[in-house]
Amino acid sequence: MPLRPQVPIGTKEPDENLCFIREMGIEYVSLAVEPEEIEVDTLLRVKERLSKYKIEISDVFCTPLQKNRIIQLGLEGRDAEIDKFNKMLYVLGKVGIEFTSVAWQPNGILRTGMKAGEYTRGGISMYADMAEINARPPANGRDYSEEEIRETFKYFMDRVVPVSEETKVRMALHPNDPPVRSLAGVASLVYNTETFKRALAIANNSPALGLKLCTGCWLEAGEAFGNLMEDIKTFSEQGILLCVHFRNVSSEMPYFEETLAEDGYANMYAVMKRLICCGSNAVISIDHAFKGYESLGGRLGAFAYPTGYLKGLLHSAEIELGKRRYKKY
Ligand SMILES: [Mn+2]
Repeated sequence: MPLRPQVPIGTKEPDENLCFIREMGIEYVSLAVEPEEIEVDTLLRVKERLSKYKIEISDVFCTPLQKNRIIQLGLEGRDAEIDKFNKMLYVLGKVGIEFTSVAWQPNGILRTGMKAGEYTRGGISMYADMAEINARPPANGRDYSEEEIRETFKYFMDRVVPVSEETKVRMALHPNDPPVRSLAGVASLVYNTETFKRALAIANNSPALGLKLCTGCWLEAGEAFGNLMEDIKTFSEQGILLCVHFRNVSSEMPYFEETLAEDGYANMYAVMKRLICCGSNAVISIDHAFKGYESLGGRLGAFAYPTGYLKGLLHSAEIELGKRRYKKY
């Protein structure tokens, strides 16, 4: 199976949007759900509806469960939250979903804000000024050390990996973004290749835990994160590269803007070729995209152009590497 382009959608995506997704040649979606929507019947209905558009759900994510403050900071009541996560795995297993997402970021992605940047042609996108972000006070009342955060992750993994293995619903772990040692008083779990491997080891290197390889994170930190090309090879060969976030940035930290793939500092065609050469069968999607225009389809409209560009790079790379052939030329 080759790399599979996807877009994120919600459960109440209008019919027109699903037509548009199909017309773009996208056959996989990442489905965002609310906790109360995690029921077999509800998700089977969504799956059935999408199948009419020849769209398949590759993964389901629930933000309150994948970036759960109570679980990730080890607060009172975490066992009940972990039970909810496990219930989600059982439901997704019954619905036949490949994987779900985990991001050990109780405060989410940290950015200075959104603006029309210097490298975005007037597009409104996220940017980070690390001097501003690093000066922020602890967001959760006190500092949480790397040992504590690793411990909360281990506590979680010890309880969800067996269920993930049983249900065959895998988990894709996203790095901390921006990938630095600590953000707003909370130590990061994954801020370079080494800490990624350490997180996988905490899960006993079970196939249950794979990666959401966010090229944006690798590029924000540059070599301080690791060697992106080497890591694509390593993780692809291990069969744990479940998902690729395809994103370029204007430069490495301490200041970056999220840009179009063609406008950042990395050659994203080379990244695409590397993924194909390494035999990756991950789903691949545009990460974030610019702020959309309501009259042009809002969020989905904003994903359309960069997703088309992604597909252009993907198909060009497949042609160049002899993996895509046409009758003529
Ligand atoms: Mn990402």
